[in-house]
Amino acid sequence: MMASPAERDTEAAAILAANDRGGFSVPTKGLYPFQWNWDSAFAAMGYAHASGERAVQELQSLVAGQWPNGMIPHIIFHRPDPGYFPGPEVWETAMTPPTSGITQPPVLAIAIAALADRGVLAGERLADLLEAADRSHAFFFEARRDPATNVVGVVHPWESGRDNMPDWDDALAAVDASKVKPFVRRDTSHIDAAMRPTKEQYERYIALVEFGIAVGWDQRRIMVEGPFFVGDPGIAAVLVRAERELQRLARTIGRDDLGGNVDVRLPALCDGLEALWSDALGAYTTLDLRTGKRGEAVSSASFLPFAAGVVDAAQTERLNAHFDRLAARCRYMVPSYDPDAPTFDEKRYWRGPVWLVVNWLIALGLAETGDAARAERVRGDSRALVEAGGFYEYFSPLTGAPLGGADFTWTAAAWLDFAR
Ligand code: 9WN
Repeated sequence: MMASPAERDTEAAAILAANDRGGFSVPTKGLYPFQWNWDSAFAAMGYAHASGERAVQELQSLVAGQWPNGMIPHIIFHRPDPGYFPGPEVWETAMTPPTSGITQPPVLAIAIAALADRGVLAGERLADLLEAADRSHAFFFEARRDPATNVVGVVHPWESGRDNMPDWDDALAAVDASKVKPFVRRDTSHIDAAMRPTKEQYERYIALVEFGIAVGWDQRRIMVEGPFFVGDPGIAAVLVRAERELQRLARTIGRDDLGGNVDVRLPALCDGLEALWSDALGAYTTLDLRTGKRGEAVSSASFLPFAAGVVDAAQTERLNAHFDRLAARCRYMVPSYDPDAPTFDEKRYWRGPVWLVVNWLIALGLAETGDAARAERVRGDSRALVEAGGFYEYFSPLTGAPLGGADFTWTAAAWLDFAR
């Protein structure tokens, strides 16, 4: 049902309030009852519209789960809840608070910058959060960067945040799941199984968790010896942008020490991102760091490097050609996977649907490169999706049909801070 922008504003604020668990947010009631890493960073930018204090708290509760090695886990299990699988008893990370054993795209420094620029985060609290971001970036450099190529990769599809994107298929299929004990998924009791990853994929997701447990969650061993390590243009691009934001803010507050290591890390990270450019495809794509195989189709992550400020004129031309082809095929940009690829699936999670938070970062990058028209296409489509469909987890790029979970925190945040 079409709602007016003012009605959607009110609903968005109500969703953020309803998903507030007292200092941290859950992505949505039922399906995801814990704090998720990149969801929280986006949520903070949404909360800032109602309360700067609540926005800052969101980031503080996120970094409360940071590991001694600097990793900010992808889930923090502040309180038990039987509604999600795999819970803390499956991860066995022995952390306090209990957490998962992998990370997610480091949107944290981007959110810190947004709050600092709005004037709701300053002084010691800003410095503390920047220090947490710096330690998390150092973790990526040490435990998620292939030293030979400088490519930043993921050791689990869940780390990418784009869980069942077709580019992970081959690397995931090679993961041995024969020893995984039977388990009961909870996601398909909340959501139609046709909109979620398959059983075979879930078994391999759990096999990767079991590998982490077997090596005592030694994050370098997981990268070097683990069954899955794939270069990800999404996480690599977000990290480059996050490093730039960290450095800018550290300089602004006269704490060069906090951003000091960025000078060392950034050139390598930019080289690594360039190594994810596929000339055959004319786009950034994944690179299996075990087999050398590159992804063969564009995904929404192919456009994230605009936000990292690394795309040259020739690359821009080729990415724009893909963008325009997708824009002609899809009523709503940006599909999470190429609609011309045989693996495209309009409804299945990251194999086709549009996700507003990815649109948010793509539009930001396009606008910064001076491409107001394409940025506006992405923003306008995001706005139209919510106006017509509400605050769903994801949407069909072909029809705009709302999909996945309802009343989503980051979709509400994206509406308030980007789409409306
Ligand atoms: C696994 C919370 C998270 C998002 C991810 C999205 C989905 C989890 C799941 O939900 O992943 O982390 O169980 O499906 O893919 O991007 O952070 O909203």
